[in-house]
Amino acid sequence: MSQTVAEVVVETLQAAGVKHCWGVPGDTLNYVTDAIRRSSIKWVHVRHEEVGGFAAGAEALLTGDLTACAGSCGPGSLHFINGLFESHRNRAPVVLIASQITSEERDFDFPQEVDFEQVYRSCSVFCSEIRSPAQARRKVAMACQAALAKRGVAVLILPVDISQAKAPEEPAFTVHRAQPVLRPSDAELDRIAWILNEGKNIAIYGGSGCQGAHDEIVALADKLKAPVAHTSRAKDFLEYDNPHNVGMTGMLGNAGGYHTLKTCDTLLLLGCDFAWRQFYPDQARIVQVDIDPTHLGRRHPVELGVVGDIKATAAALLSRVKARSERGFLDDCLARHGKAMETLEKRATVHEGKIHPQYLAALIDRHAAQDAIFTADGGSPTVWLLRHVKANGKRRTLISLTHGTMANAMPQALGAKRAFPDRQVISMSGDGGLSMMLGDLLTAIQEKIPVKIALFNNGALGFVELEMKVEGLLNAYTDLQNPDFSRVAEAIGFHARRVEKADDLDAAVRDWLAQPGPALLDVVTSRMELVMPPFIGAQQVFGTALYSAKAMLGGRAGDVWDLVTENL
Ligand SMILES: Cc1ncc(C[n+]2csc(CCOP(=O)(O)OP(=O)(O)O)c2C)c(N)n1
Ligand SMILES: [Mg+2]
Repeated sequence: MSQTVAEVVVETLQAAGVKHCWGVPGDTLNYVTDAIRRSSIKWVHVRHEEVGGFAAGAEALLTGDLTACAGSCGPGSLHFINGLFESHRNRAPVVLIASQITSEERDFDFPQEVDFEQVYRSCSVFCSEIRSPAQARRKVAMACQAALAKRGVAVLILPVDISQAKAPEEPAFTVHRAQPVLRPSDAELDRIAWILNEGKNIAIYGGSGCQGAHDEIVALADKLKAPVAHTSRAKDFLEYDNPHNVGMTGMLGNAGGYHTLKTCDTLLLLGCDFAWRQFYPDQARIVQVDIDPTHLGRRHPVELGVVGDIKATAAALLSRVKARSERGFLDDCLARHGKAMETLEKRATVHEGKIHPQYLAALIDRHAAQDAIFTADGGSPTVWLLRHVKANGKRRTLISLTHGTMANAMPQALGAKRAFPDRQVISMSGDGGLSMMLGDLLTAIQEKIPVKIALFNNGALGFVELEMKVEGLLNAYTDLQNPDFSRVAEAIGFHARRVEKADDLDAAVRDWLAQPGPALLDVVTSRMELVMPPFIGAQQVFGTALYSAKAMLGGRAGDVWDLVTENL
């Protein structure tokens, strides 16, 4: 019996490996949801489509498998956009079925009409409408293939009249998942080795392209006696079991990573597209290896740029570089990193009075499972996760590092937990972030997704306050008048508790993590916490001093006092 286009779409998604479809049903999507109901794909009902976009992206990024989301026409499918921008930037294979009003009314400004091709083109690797039933099989297969092969978002626009029409019978198009091993040519490898062999103080800077290449990179670093710095997205892949680790550079980094990059004379960039140009060395010879040729030399000029996957390239370089014994540069960088870590740890111990967010992060690190998955909201929770939760090769962290959005953490935790029901999944949420998507706490209950939410409740858009102070501006519009979030969460069905005293926190964290169901820990943290960068530039000192002067003049001496006593 012939199938409808909606059935063909769902069958092809299923064959391409889709296990869940996140969304809100309605009008033009109804034939698709009906086909999903009869398939092996599980529908996950969210309250806001943006949450569905984040959750599908988290599932796709962590599993590497295609994950779907779907929406009704107009506003329904529009709402996914911020969640999908996240996947577009972190390269997660997601497909959105954006259902559309009936074809005959298109271009007449019909109610709910939205031109999704225009809207989604800028955040997708594939964006196209199924224009006739005869196109359906081929186009869905190509959309899935693009999302998997190019690693990103595919948007399939599906008008309701096409969705319910019969599709012609034809052989199924399969979705191919090619996984070639790519490495530079022998001549290029020889040239990289020549540059490295000429160097004296060699450093490696690894990015998210280093996933799966830990052992090869550590072996290469050992042979070169090179310190290994990493980007925040490579934390999970390079921080653990790595005697050469000097941490991160950049505004969220530490003095060890910063010093390593600034003082090396030869730098090997591996799968690393770090965007902040001021942190690259100006004097060093730089070699860049990346799977994506468009990344070569786009942040900073490099002497040699080659295309290859990092595992294969590092393995091929290993036999070509000469072994060294001189480790002066390495030891200096390691010592600086060690000292920076000690300073960070000091900030993460119990202090009198208020709860420092670092202390909460350190307790989460201590009591979380060895294979836990962590998400953190854009804002200061990102910094606490990066700095205080240790990688071990099994844990995973998910942060909005390239899109830099708020409110990602709880939705991404939902996606991660649905994908890995047997692992502990912890969302480190900001009070601004959580309240932005608060309605979807209901999803954790309705869909039985037992996530653990730690709320860093500082009563403010804290990170923005910090930005203002560093610029010498008086903070404004950053207050958050919050409810008692533990009572809100309890009313929704969470196990919830509020903690206001540092002495109570250790036991509370253990109890929260031991809960079998969804649990929220509302922790009142100190508001004046500065996110200290790896070095303090003159501009920042000036900015903060200027803020202090303005605050004193404006009668906010108490704020200045808090800033000084809590940070210095
Ligand atoms: C969707 C979105 N809106 C605004 C911003 C700008 N922004 C970045 S961090 C931040 C504050 C986050 O506040 P909260 O979640 O309470 O975390 P905190 O920094 O206070 O710990 C804002 C408004 C953003 N990145 N994304
Ligand atoms: Mg806050």
